[in-house]
Amino acid sequence: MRPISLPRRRTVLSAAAAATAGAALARPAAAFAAPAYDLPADRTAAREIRDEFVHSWEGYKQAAWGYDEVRPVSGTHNDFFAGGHSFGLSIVEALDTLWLMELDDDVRLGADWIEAHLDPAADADVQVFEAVIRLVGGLLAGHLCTGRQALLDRCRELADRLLPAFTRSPTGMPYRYVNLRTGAVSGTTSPLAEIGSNILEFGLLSQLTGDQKYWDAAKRAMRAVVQRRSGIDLLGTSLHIETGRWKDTTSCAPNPPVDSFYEYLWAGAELFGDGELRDWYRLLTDAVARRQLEQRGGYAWYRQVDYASGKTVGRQASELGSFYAGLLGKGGDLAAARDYYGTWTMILGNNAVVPEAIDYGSASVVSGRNDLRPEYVNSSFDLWRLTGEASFKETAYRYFQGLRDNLRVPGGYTVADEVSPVRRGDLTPGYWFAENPKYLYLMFAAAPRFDYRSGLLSTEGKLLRGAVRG
Ligand code: DMJ
Repeated sequence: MRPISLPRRRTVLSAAAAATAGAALARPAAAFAAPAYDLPADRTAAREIRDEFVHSWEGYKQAAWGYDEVRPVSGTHNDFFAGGHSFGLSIVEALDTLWLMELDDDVRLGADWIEAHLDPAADADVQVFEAVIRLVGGLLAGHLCTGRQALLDRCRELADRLLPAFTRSPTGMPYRYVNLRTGAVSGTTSPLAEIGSNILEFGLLSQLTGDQKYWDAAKRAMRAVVQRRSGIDLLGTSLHIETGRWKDTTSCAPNPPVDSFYEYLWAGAELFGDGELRDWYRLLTDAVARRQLEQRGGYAWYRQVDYASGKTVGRQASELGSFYAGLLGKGGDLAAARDYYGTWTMILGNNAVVPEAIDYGSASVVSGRNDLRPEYVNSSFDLWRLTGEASFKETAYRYFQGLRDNLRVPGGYTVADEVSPVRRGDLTPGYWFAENPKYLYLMFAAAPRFDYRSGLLSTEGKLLRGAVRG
């Protein structure tokens, strides 16, 4: 691990103090002052963001159409779920973003491709969690935006083929993988995000089809997890889904691989008015705040602790955990939300683009990659919607500029193998088409197809409520 700068907030250290404190505190707080550029008018920013989305979408269309993901530097492609099988993942991911941006020719093109080519019965072992949040969610959102029945039919067939992962499990917690053709299940140790990030997609599918079985499967899996909480109301990281025993008893919330478990407690309560999910969210969130939240260098962090004793076992922070600022805000903890957003804004201000993971205890980088992640700007979007404050737009635009300046290539946008200095990789992850440009665009565009009051997006950025059809 190499050291990084984690400066103190509101404190400009003297040279001597900085030297004493070491590299971790070397850069003064002035580095995180207001951005040195003027925020463009909303309309201009929205156009820029839409143009960049189109740039990457055209890159995918030209080099990888019909494949899961594009490698925009080499002009090749990547199978996301299983080698030799493609589900046109980026098309499914992009569908509702294209629709919100009123790129209707491409909506038609994508939906036609899905109806003609997406095979829900492929002879492939797919990861259940990824198939649910990306494909089931994408098809649902596509259906809600366009009204095309065939997208819902395809979605239902896919969900039916994923269901054995839940129904064959003695605990109700899903196996990690299922073969879509044969129904064979595998993968008995699963992290919480994978066990419990299904209820939005499955619950909505139950509503749309009138068949309870999807909701029941997702709720049973979440209940099985919550029942296994410790005496201090914390959850571990992963469970053996057949025995129901914990495999890893570290509470690492809000980081992966448990992140969206907490998100789906809140969002499930919100979308379906389920009081039990709301109570679970509150109980578990309060415990995380009580046992894991700490201040370091004037910033808020969530340490990793043993789920039974509360004893500290680590001090890492993953970029994926930055979504938690938005979730805290939506859950009613706005002060904590602002604090955690401030932590990640500081990290953003200190880097061209945010590294994947740091250890704030030792002020070192754990992973210096950047995987074009959307979580920070997801929080900007959530907190801007909640408060209407311009500072969230300013920081979101700064994030956008960092990506455009560093990760734009002629074939689209790419991940970075290293952020300091930036060394570009060669992949546009599917979620890019569902998330980052969508959050940014909705913040600046006053999009007529999005209901800003009731709109609800899944963990993969899928529009599951609030599509305004003309
Ligand atoms: C996305 O697939 C989803 O946001 C998921 O919940 C975890 N993060 C990735 C993108 O970083």
